[in-house]
Amino acid sequence: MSGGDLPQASHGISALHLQEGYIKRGLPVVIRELADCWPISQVCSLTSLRTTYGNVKAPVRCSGGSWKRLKLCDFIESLGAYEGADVKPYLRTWNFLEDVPELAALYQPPRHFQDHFQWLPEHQRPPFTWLFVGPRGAATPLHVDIWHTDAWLAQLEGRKRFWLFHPKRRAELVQRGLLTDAAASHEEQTRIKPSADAFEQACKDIPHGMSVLTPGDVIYIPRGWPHQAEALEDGVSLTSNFLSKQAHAQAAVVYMGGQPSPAVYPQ
Ligand SMILES: O=C(O)CCC(=O)C(=O)O
Ligand SMILES: [Fe+2]
Repeated sequence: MSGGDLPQASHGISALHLQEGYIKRGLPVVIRELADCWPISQVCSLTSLRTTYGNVKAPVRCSGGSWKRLKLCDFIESLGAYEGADVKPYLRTWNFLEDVPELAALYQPPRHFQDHFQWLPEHQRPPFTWLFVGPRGAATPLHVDIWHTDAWLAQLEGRKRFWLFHPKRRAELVQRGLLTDAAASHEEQTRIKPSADAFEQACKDIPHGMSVLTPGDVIYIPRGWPHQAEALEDGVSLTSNFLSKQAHAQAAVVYMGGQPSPAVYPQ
């Protein structure tokens, strides 16, 4: 394997340190236990989602690639039933802030990640804050996030493994059929299903970072970094794609249909 552990920081890291050391430079980091004391973390366990919000319906991508809106109680109760399944159903990109006002009231964007979309009028802000719920083995294949945005993901329950590749490795990953080209939508990118062998081989050949998140951990995924995720246990994640100050110009280029310049990535 040519993978190393991703850099780590403790939950005491200051917003300034995170900004200067990682976000500004476009470098990933795992911040241990940062989400432990977020009010939203307490109410987004599998048990709490099943019992308190069980009748709410959320979008689940099923094994054939189709989407269904399922009740949280039904989906969460069925998580154990997918052990042997090749492709696991995955409740993905659920815009819970719109569907469950009670949860919206408990959600506060973490002050560590300054989101410049906040400067847009409210109705123009993209709805990029989502919950993910899935069984062990639920996975998102290698992709690059939408509109040249940065992302953070908080693991709220269960463990999840992440693999991140530097943006300068993008062409190699495309060549190996592990990544679609930059113009593909998130939906298109996460539909490709490269062979597990091809991914394993790429991990042997191409330097990358890897980390297992445990509940409370938050990973920062910088703009342009191809990444893949796999749940090691049934679990819940909360994630948001945000516009960093550094990504303004490039995000505008991508929004207009162009390609970001490689020069904006760390070398
Ligand atoms: O947790 C996952 O399955 C992947 C999250 C992610 O990378 C995304 O939503 O873009
Ligand atoms: Fe992503």
